[in-house]
Amino acid sequence: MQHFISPVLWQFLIKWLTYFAIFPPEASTIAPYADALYFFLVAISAVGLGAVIFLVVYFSIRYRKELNPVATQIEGSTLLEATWTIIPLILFMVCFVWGALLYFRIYSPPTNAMNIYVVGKQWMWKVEHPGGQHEINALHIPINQPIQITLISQDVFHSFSIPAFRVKREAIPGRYNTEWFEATTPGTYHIFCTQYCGTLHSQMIGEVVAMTEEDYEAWAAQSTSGNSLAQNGERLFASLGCNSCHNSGPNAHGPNLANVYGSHLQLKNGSFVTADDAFLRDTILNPTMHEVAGFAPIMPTYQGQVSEEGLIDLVEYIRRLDTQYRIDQTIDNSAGQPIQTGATPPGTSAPALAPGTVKQ
Ligand code: HEC
Ligand SMILES: [Cu+2]
Repeated sequence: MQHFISPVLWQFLIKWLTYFAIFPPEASTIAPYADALYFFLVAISAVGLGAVIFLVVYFSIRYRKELNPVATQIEGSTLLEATWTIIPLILFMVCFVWGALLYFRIYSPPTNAMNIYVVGKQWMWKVEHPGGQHEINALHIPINQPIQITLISQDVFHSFSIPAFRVKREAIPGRYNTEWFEATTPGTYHIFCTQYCGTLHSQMIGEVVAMTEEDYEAWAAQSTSGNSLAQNGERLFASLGCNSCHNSGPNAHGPNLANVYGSHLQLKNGSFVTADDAFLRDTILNPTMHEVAGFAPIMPTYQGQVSEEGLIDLVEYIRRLDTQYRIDQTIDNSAGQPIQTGATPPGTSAPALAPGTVKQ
Protein backbone atom coordinates (compact mmCIF):
# COMPACT_ATOMS: atom_id res chain seq x y z
CA MET A 1 0.00 0.00 0.00
CA GLN A 2 3.02 2.21 0.18
CA HIS A 3 2.49 2.59 -3.58
CA PHE A 4 -0.21 5.15 -2.83
CA ILE A 5 2.46 7.59 -1.87
CA SER A 6 5.96 7.88 -3.24
CA PRO A 7 8.18 5.12 -1.82
CA VAL A 8 10.87 7.71 -1.19
CA LEU A 9 8.51 9.83 0.85
CA TRP A 10 7.31 6.74 2.70
CA GLN A 11 10.86 5.63 3.55
CA PHE A 12 11.65 9.13 4.71
CA LEU A 13 8.60 9.24 6.97
CA ILE A 14 9.28 5.83 8.54
CA LYS A 15 13.01 6.47 8.97
CA TRP A 16 12.26 9.77 10.64
CA LEU A 17 9.66 8.27 12.99
CA THR A 18 11.98 5.35 13.79
CA TYR A 19 14.90 7.64 14.37
CA PHE A 20 12.97 9.57 17.01
CA ALA A 21 11.79 6.28 18.58
CA ILE A 22 8.16 7.15 17.82
CA PHE A 23 7.74 4.12 15.63
CA PRO A 24 9.32 0.66 15.39
CA PRO A 25 11.28 -0.06 12.20
CA GLU A 26 9.52 -1.83 9.34
CA ALA A 27 11.33 -5.15 9.22
CA SER A 28 8.80 -7.58 7.76
CA THR A 29 6.93 -7.88 4.49
CA ILE A 30 3.60 -7.09 6.16
CA ALA A 31 4.85 -4.02 8.07
CA PRO A 32 4.39 -1.39 5.30
CA TYR A 33 0.86 -2.69 4.70
CA ALA A 34 -0.08 -2.52 8.37
CA ASP A 35 1.41 0.97 8.56
CA ALA A 36 -0.43 2.17 5.47
CA LEU A 37 -3.74 1.27 7.11
CA TYR A 38 -2.57 2.79 10.38
CA PHE A 39 -1.64 6.09 8.74
CA PHE A 40 -4.91 6.07 6.82
CA LEU A 41 -6.79 5.76 10.13
CA VAL A 42 -4.68 8.53 11.66
CA ALA A 43 -5.33 10.70 8.59
CA ILE A 44 -9.12 10.32 8.58
CA SER A 45 -9.20 10.88 12.34
CA ALA A 46 -7.16 14.06 11.82
CA VAL A 47 -9.51 15.23 9.07
CA GLY A 48 -12.51 14.51 11.33
CA LEU A 49 -10.89 16.32 14.23
CA GLY A 50 -10.02 19.26 11.97
CA ALA A 51 -13.60 19.44 10.65
CA VAL A 52 -15.06 19.44 14.18
CA ILE A 53 -12.65 22.13 15.41
CA PHE A 54 -13.29 24.23 12.32
CA LEU A 55 -17.10 24.02 12.70
CA VAL A 56 -17.00 24.75 16.45
CA VAL A 57 -14.93 27.88 15.86
CA TYR A 58 -16.79 28.93 12.70
CA PHE A 59 -20.28 28.49 14.20
CA SER A 60 -19.40 30.32 17.40
CA ILE A 61 -18.33 33.30 15.35
CA ARG A 62 -20.97 33.09 12.61
CA TYR A 63 -23.91 32.56 15.00
CA ARG A 64 -22.74 34.68 17.91
CA LYS A 65 -25.33 36.51 20.02
CA GLU A 66 -25.08 39.91 18.30
CA LEU A 67 -25.79 38.40 14.88
CA ASN A 68 -28.34 35.82 16.01
CA PRO A 69 -30.17 36.93 19.18
CA VAL A 70 -33.03 34.40 18.77
CA ALA A 71 -32.20 30.72 18.23
CA THR A 72 -33.53 29.24 14.96
CA GLN A 73 -35.10 25.78 15.31
CA ILE A 74 -34.42 23.46 12.35
CA GLU A 75 -36.89 20.57 12.19
CA GLY A 76 -35.06 17.90 10.21
CA SER A 77 -33.06 18.11 7.02
CA THR A 78 -32.89 15.02 4.83
CA LEU A 79 -29.90 16.33 2.92
CA LEU A 80 -27.93 17.00 6.09
CA GLU A 81 -28.79 13.65 7.65
CA ALA A 82 -28.03 11.74 4.46
CA THR A 83 -24.66 13.50 4.23
CA TRP A 84 -23.55 12.69 7.75
CA THR A 85 -24.70 9.09 7.33
CA ILE A 86 -23.29 8.33 3.91
CA ILE A 87 -19.84 9.90 4.27
CA PRO A 88 -18.97 8.06 7.53
CA LEU A 89 -20.51 4.87 6.10
CA ILE A 90 -18.18 5.01 3.12
CA LEU A 91 -15.18 5.74 5.35
CA PHE A 92 -16.02 2.90 7.73
CA MET A 93 -16.59 0.46 4.88
CA VAL A 94 -13.20 1.36 3.43
CA CYS A 95 -11.58 0.72 6.85
CA PHE A 96 -13.49 -2.54 7.20
CA VAL A 97 -12.65 -3.96 3.78
CA TRP A 98 -9.04 -2.80 3.96
CA GLY A 99 -8.66 -4.17 7.50
CA ALA A 100 -10.30 -7.48 6.59
CA LEU A 101 -8.00 -8.00 3.60
CA LEU A 102 -4.99 -7.29 5.79
CA TYR A 103 -6.32 -9.53 8.53
CA PHE A 104 -6.61 -12.50 6.20
CA ARG A 105 -3.10 -11.89 4.97
CA ILE A 106 -1.71 -11.69 8.48
CA TYR A 107 -3.60 -14.73 9.74
CA SER A 108 -3.09 -17.16 6.85
CA PRO A 109 0.43 -18.56 6.95
CA PRO A 110 1.85 -19.56 3.55
CA THR A 111 2.14 -23.34 3.21
CA ASN A 112 5.91 -23.20 2.75
CA ALA A 113 6.41 -21.42 6.08
CA MET A 114 9.08 -22.75 8.41
CA ASN A 115 7.45 -23.73 11.69
CA ILE A 116 8.92 -22.77 15.06
CA TYR A 117 7.25 -23.49 18.41
CA VAL A 118 7.05 -20.91 21.17
CA VAL A 119 5.89 -21.70 24.70
CA GLY A 120 5.08 -18.80 27.01
CA LYS A 121 5.34 -19.16 30.76
CA GLN A 122 5.65 -16.83 33.72
CA TRP A 123 7.96 -15.11 32.81
CA MET A 124 9.83 -16.19 29.75
CA TRP A 125 9.51 -17.32 26.16
CA LYS A 126 10.81 -20.78 25.31
CA VAL A 127 11.55 -21.32 21.64
CA GLU A 128 11.82 -24.79 20.10
CA HIS A 129 13.11 -25.20 16.55
CA PRO A 130 12.23 -28.46 14.77
CA GLY A 131 15.97 -29.07 14.25
CA GLY A 132 16.47 -29.25 18.01
CA GLN A 133 17.70 -25.71 18.78
CA HIS A 134 16.24 -24.48 22.07
CA GLU A 135 16.29 -20.84 23.04
CA ILE A 136 14.99 -18.73 25.90
CA ASN A 137 13.87 -15.16 25.28
CA ALA A 138 15.54 -15.23 21.89
CA LEU A 139 14.43 -16.23 18.43
CA HIS A 140 16.87 -16.67 15.58
CA ILE A 141 15.35 -16.62 12.12
CA PRO A 142 16.47 -16.28 8.52
CA ILE A 143 15.25 -13.31 6.50
CA ASN A 144 13.27 -13.65 3.25
CA GLN A 145 11.63 -16.85 4.46
CA PRO A 146 8.08 -17.09 5.85
CA ILE A 147 8.19 -18.18 9.48
CA GLN A 148 5.18 -19.63 11.27
CA ILE A 149 5.14 -19.49 15.05
CA THR A 150 3.02 -22.14 16.76
CA LEU A 151 2.27 -20.56 20.07
CA ILE A 152 1.01 -21.91 23.37
CA SER A 153 1.20 -21.01 27.05
CA GLN A 154 1.87 -23.43 29.88
CA ASP A 155 0.24 -21.26 32.55
CA VAL A 156 -1.67 -18.01 32.05
CA PHE A 157 -2.52 -15.88 29.02
CA HIS A 158 0.44 -14.18 27.37
CA SER A 159 0.74 -12.41 24.06
CA PHE A 160 3.68 -12.77 21.69
CA SER A 161 4.40 -9.49 20.00
CA ILE A 162 7.16 -8.39 17.64
CA PRO A 163 6.45 -4.72 16.91
CA ALA A 164 9.05 -4.43 14.14
CA PHE A 165 7.22 -7.19 12.25
CA ARG A 166 3.77 -5.79 13.15
CA VAL A 167 2.58 -9.14 14.50
CA LYS A 168 1.09 -10.12 17.82
CA ARG A 169 -0.93 -13.09 18.95
CA GLU A 170 -2.25 -14.49 22.21
CA ALA A 171 -0.44 -17.42 23.83
CA ILE A 172 -3.31 -19.33 25.41
CA PRO A 173 -3.01 -22.28 27.79
CA GLY A 174 -4.30 -25.47 26.18
CA ARG A 175 -4.51 -24.16 22.65
CA TYR A 176 -2.11 -23.78 19.72
CA ASN A 177 -2.29 -20.41 18.01
CA THR A 178 -0.25 -19.42 15.01
CA GLU A 179 1.31 -16.23 13.79
CA TRP A 180 3.53 -15.74 10.77
CA PHE A 181 5.85 -13.18 9.29
CA GLU A 182 8.67 -12.81 6.82
CA ALA A 183 11.56 -10.67 7.99
CA THR A 184 13.14 -8.43 5.38
CA THR A 185 16.04 -6.73 7.15
CA PRO A 186 18.76 -8.39 9.23
CA GLY A 187 18.87 -6.99 12.73
CA THR A 188 17.82 -7.44 16.33
CA TYR A 189 14.25 -6.61 17.29
CA HIS A 190 12.19 -6.66 20.47
CA ILE A 191 9.87 -9.43 21.60
CA PHE A 192 7.30 -8.26 24.13
CA CYS A 193 4.64 -10.00 26.14
CA THR A 194 1.70 -7.70 25.56
CA GLN A 195 -0.78 -9.29 27.95
CA TYR A 196 -0.44 -8.47 31.64
CA CYS A 197 0.54 -11.83 33.13
CA GLY A 198 1.72 -11.19 36.67
CA THR A 199 4.45 -9.55 38.70
CA LEU A 200 7.33 -9.85 36.24
CA HIS A 201 5.26 -9.28 33.11
CA SER A 202 7.42 -6.32 32.15
CA GLN A 203 10.48 -8.58 32.13
CA MET A 204 8.91 -11.10 29.80
CA ILE A 205 10.86 -9.74 26.88
CA GLY A 206 13.31 -11.08 24.37
CA GLU A 207 15.06 -10.54 21.09
CA VAL A 208 14.45 -11.67 17.56
CA VAL A 209 17.67 -12.00 15.62
CA ALA A 210 16.96 -11.84 11.90
CA MET A 211 19.89 -13.13 9.90
CA THR A 212 20.86 -13.79 6.31
CA GLU A 213 20.37 -17.34 5.08
CA GLU A 214 24.09 -18.24 5.49
CA ASP A 215 24.34 -16.76 8.99
CA TYR A 216 21.20 -18.56 10.00
CA GLU A 217 22.49 -21.88 8.75
CA ALA A 218 25.76 -21.38 10.62
CA TRP A 219 23.82 -20.53 13.76
CA ALA A 220 21.47 -23.50 13.39
CA ALA A 221 24.38 -25.90 12.89
CA GLN A 222 26.27 -24.75 15.96
CA SER A 223 23.33 -24.42 18.34
CA THR A 224 21.54 -27.68 17.76
CA SER A 225 21.17 -29.89 20.81
CA GLY A 226 21.90 -32.91 18.61
CA ASN A 227 18.36 -34.29 18.62
CA SER A 228 15.55 -32.91 16.54
CA LEU A 229 12.16 -32.44 18.17
CA ALA A 230 10.89 -35.45 16.22
CA GLN A 231 13.70 -37.58 17.63
CA ASN A 232 12.88 -36.46 21.17
CA GLY A 233 9.26 -37.27 20.39
CA GLU A 234 10.21 -40.72 19.23
CA ARG A 235 11.87 -41.42 22.58
CA LEU A 236 8.89 -40.12 24.49
CA PHE A 237 6.56 -42.21 22.35
CA ALA A 238 8.47 -45.29 23.45
CA SER A 239 8.97 -44.32 27.08
CA LEU A 240 5.31 -43.43 27.59
CA GLY A 241 4.30 -46.74 26.07
CA CYS A 242 2.31 -45.25 23.20
CA ASN A 243 3.74 -47.91 20.92
CA SER A 244 2.18 -50.70 22.99
CA CYS A 245 -1.15 -49.80 21.35
CA HIS A 246 -0.10 -47.82 18.28
CA ASN A 247 1.75 -50.51 16.42
CA SER A 248 0.85 -52.39 13.31
CA GLY A 249 0.72 -55.75 15.09
CA PRO A 250 -2.26 -58.05 14.54
CA ASN A 251 -3.68 -57.24 17.96
CA ALA A 252 -2.94 -53.53 17.97
CA HIS A 253 -5.39 -51.73 20.20
CA GLY A 254 -4.89 -48.33 18.66
CA PRO A 255 -5.02 -46.92 15.15
CA ASN A 256 -1.99 -46.73 12.91
CA LEU A 257 -0.52 -43.27 13.27
CA ALA A 258 1.46 -43.21 10.03
CA ASN A 259 0.25 -40.39 7.79
CA VAL A 260 -2.44 -39.54 10.30
CA TYR A 261 -1.29 -35.92 10.35
CA GLY A 262 -3.41 -33.80 8.04
CA SER A 263 -5.91 -36.59 7.37
CA HIS A 264 -9.66 -36.41 7.99
CA LEU A 265 -10.71 -38.85 10.69
CA GLN A 266 -14.27 -39.97 11.22
CA LEU A 267 -15.49 -39.72 14.79
CA LYS A 268 -18.00 -41.98 16.55
CA ASN A 269 -20.70 -39.35 16.18
CA GLY A 270 -20.21 -39.40 12.41
CA SER A 271 -18.54 -36.03 12.07
CA PHE A 272 -15.04 -35.54 10.67
CA VAL A 273 -12.04 -33.89 12.20
CA THR A 274 -8.74 -32.85 10.64
CA ALA A 275 -5.74 -34.30 12.46
CA ASP A 276 -3.74 -31.11 12.99
CA ASP A 277 -1.39 -30.10 15.82
CA ALA A 278 -4.28 -29.16 18.07
CA PHE A 279 -6.05 -32.47 17.45
CA LEU A 280 -2.91 -34.45 18.31
CA ARG A 281 -2.37 -32.47 21.49
CA ASP A 282 -6.01 -32.83 22.55
CA THR A 283 -5.98 -36.57 21.87
CA ILE A 284 -2.93 -37.16 24.06
CA LEU A 285 -4.31 -35.17 26.99
CA ASN A 286 -7.96 -35.90 26.60
CA PRO A 287 -8.57 -38.96 24.39
CA THR A 288 -12.33 -39.00 24.97
CA MET A 289 -12.66 -35.50 23.52
CA HIS A 290 -12.73 -36.84 19.97
CA GLU A 291 -13.42 -40.57 19.89
CA VAL A 292 -12.32 -41.99 16.59
CA ALA A 293 -14.70 -44.46 14.97
CA GLY A 294 -13.73 -48.12 14.89
CA PHE A 295 -11.77 -48.30 18.16
CA ALA A 296 -12.65 -48.88 21.78
CA PRO A 297 -11.99 -45.74 23.84
CA ILE A 298 -9.18 -47.31 25.84
CA MET A 299 -6.48 -44.73 25.36
CA PRO A 300 -5.43 -43.38 28.77
CA THR A 301 -5.02 -39.69 29.37
CA TYR A 302 -1.49 -38.33 29.63
CA GLN A 303 -2.62 -35.19 31.43
CA GLY A 304 0.08 -34.11 33.86
CA GLN A 305 2.62 -36.61 32.55
CA VAL A 306 4.00 -34.70 29.60
CA SER A 307 5.30 -31.14 29.63
CA GLU A 308 4.24 -28.63 27.00
CA GLU A 309 7.62 -29.18 25.29
CA GLY A 310 7.10 -32.94 25.45
CA LEU A 311 3.75 -32.52 23.73
CA ILE A 312 5.43 -30.48 21.01
CA ASP A 313 8.00 -33.28 20.58
CA LEU A 314 5.22 -35.88 20.24
CA VAL A 315 3.31 -33.71 17.79
CA GLU A 316 6.45 -33.17 15.71
CA TYR A 317 7.14 -36.91 15.74
CA ILE A 318 3.62 -37.91 14.70
CA ARG A 319 3.37 -35.23 12.04
CA ARG A 320 6.55 -36.49 10.39
CA LEU A 321 5.63 -40.17 10.54
CA ASP A 322 5.08 -41.27 7.03
CA THR A 323 5.20 -45.01 7.60
CA GLN A 324 4.44 -47.29 10.51
CA TYR A 325 7.95 -48.69 10.21
CA ARG A 326 9.47 -46.24 12.60
CA ILE A 327 6.98 -47.09 15.34
CA ASP A 328 7.52 -50.80 14.88
CA GLN A 329 11.22 -50.25 15.31
CA THR A 330 10.81 -48.52 18.62
CA ILE A 331 8.88 -51.47 20.08
CA ASP A 332 10.91 -53.47 22.61
CA ASN A 333 13.47 -50.76 22.42
CA SER A 334 12.43 -48.20 24.94
CA ALA A 335 15.65 -46.25 24.56
CA GLY A 336 14.09 -45.21 21.29
CA GLN A 337 17.26 -45.60 19.28
CA PRO A 338 16.16 -46.69 15.82
CA ILE A 339 17.59 -49.99 14.71
CA GLN A 340 19.25 -49.60 11.36
CA THR A 341 17.89 -52.69 9.59
CA GLY A 342 15.23 -53.12 7.00
CA ALA A 343 13.77 -56.24 8.61
CA THR A 344 10.24 -56.46 10.00
CA PRO A 345 10.53 -56.25 13.77
CA PRO A 346 9.84 -59.49 15.60
CA GLY A 347 6.37 -60.05 16.95
CA THR A 348 4.50 -58.33 14.15
CA SER A 349 2.96 -59.78 11.05
CA ALA A 350 3.04 -56.51 9.21
CA PRO A 351 4.32 -56.63 5.67
CA ALA A 352 7.87 -55.37 5.44
CA LEU A 353 7.45 -51.72 4.63
CA ALA A 354 10.03 -49.80 2.75
CA PRO A 355 12.45 -48.35 5.28
CA GLY A 356 10.53 -45.44 6.67
CA THR A 357 12.01 -42.15 7.49
CA VAL A 358 11.18 -39.45 9.87
CA LYS A 359 11.42 -36.33 7.76
CA GLN A 360 13.76 -34.03 9.57
C1 HEC B 1 -4.06 -48.42 25.79
C2 HEC B 1 -3.78 -48.20 24.38
C3 HEC B 1 -3.28 -46.84 23.95
C4 HEC B 1 -2.18 -46.16 24.39
C5 HEC B 1 -1.18 -46.57 25.47
C6 HEC B 1 -2.11 -44.95 23.61
N1 HEC B 1 -3.15 -44.89 22.72
FE1 HEC B 1 -3.48 -43.45 21.37
N2 HEC B 1 -5.23 -44.32 20.83
C7 HEC B 1 -5.68 -45.54 21.31
C8 HEC B 1 -7.00 -45.81 20.73
C9 HEC B 1 -7.84 -47.04 21.00
C10 HEC B 1 -7.30 -44.73 19.87
C11 HEC B 1 -8.55 -44.51 19.02
C12 HEC B 1 -9.79 -44.27 19.83
C13 HEC B 1 -9.81 -42.92 20.47
O1 HEC B 1 -9.69 -41.93 19.76
O2 HEC B 1 -9.91 -42.86 21.70
C14 HEC B 1 -6.16 -43.81 19.97
C15 HEC B 1 -6.06 -42.61 19.26
C16 HEC B 1 -4.92 -41.87 19.19
C17 HEC B 1 -4.73 -40.77 18.29
C18 HEC B 1 -5.74 -40.28 17.30
C19 HEC B 1 -5.40 -40.76 15.91
C20 HEC B 1 -6.39 -41.71 15.31
O3 HEC B 1 -6.14 -42.20 14.18
O4 HEC B 1 -7.40 -42.01 15.95
C21 HEC B 1 -3.47 -40.27 18.51
C22 HEC B 1 -2.78 -39.11 17.79
C23 HEC B 1 -2.89 -41.07 19.57
N3 HEC B 1 -3.79 -42.01 19.94
C24 HEC B 1 -1.62 -40.85 20.07
C25 HEC B 1 -1.13 -41.53 21.20
C26 HEC B 1 0.08 -41.14 21.88
C27 HEC B 1 1.02 -40.02 21.47
C28 HEC B 1 0.21 -42.01 22.94
C29 HEC B 1 1.29 -41.99 24.00
C30 HEC B 1 1.49 -40.73 24.69
C31 HEC B 1 -0.92 -42.92 22.89
N4 HEC B 1 -1.71 -42.59 21.83
C32 HEC B 1 -1.11 -43.99 23.76
C33 HEC B 1 -5.03 -46.37 22.20
C34 HEC B 1 -3.88 -46.03 22.90
CU1 LIG C 1 3.40 -12.78 29.69
